[in-house]
Amino acid sequence: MTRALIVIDVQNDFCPGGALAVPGGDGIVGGVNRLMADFPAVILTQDWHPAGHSSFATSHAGKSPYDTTEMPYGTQVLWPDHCIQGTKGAQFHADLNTNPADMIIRKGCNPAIDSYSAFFENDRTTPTGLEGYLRTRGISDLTLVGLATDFCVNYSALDAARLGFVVTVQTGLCRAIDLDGSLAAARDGMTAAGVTLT
Ligand code: VGL
Ligand code: ZN
Repeated sequence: MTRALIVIDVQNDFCPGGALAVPGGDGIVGGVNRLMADFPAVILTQDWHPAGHSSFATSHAGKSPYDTTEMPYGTQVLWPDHCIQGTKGAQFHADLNTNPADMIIRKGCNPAIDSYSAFFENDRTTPTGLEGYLRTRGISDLTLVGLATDFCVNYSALDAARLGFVVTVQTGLCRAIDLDGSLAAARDGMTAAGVTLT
């Protein structure tokens, strides 16, 4: 059994003052840094959208942030412009220790498809390559932390469980957006999928 820590989207735009601030998002950084030392492999993810991305409300006439729209792959929440490639908002939180990272995976780069999960874009079929990276290193057990519990952590955990990884989400080192009960739904869904929530 080889374990990896996957740190989801600890970026300025998801922290207070950012474009899509998750309440208390910066409060996990110290604990995440300390946790890295306990794992033989550390992977960071980075939401990394081109300007004008189709998940942005500004790309849809008449839509506001947090409205939804129908995309070819299903219903999509529309977000404030966030994590635009090369911007300050897309950078990792300045206090996140990125030195222990074996790999940094960027997602959401395709202008036409959002990607909450570290494993697949929101069509749930286009892979990011992370599965292959983990399997070729013999990694079977994953611990997830980061932002946001009910979106990118949730989707990543569900995909990882579906792929057969043993998955733990350390909820004390996650923070949620919580749109219309999305946090409770995410917790129920992860538990039903066999993800351990601690
Ligand atoms: C996320 C919404 C849009 C996340 C990313 O990291 O949870 N949420 N893009
Ligand atoms: Zn995004």
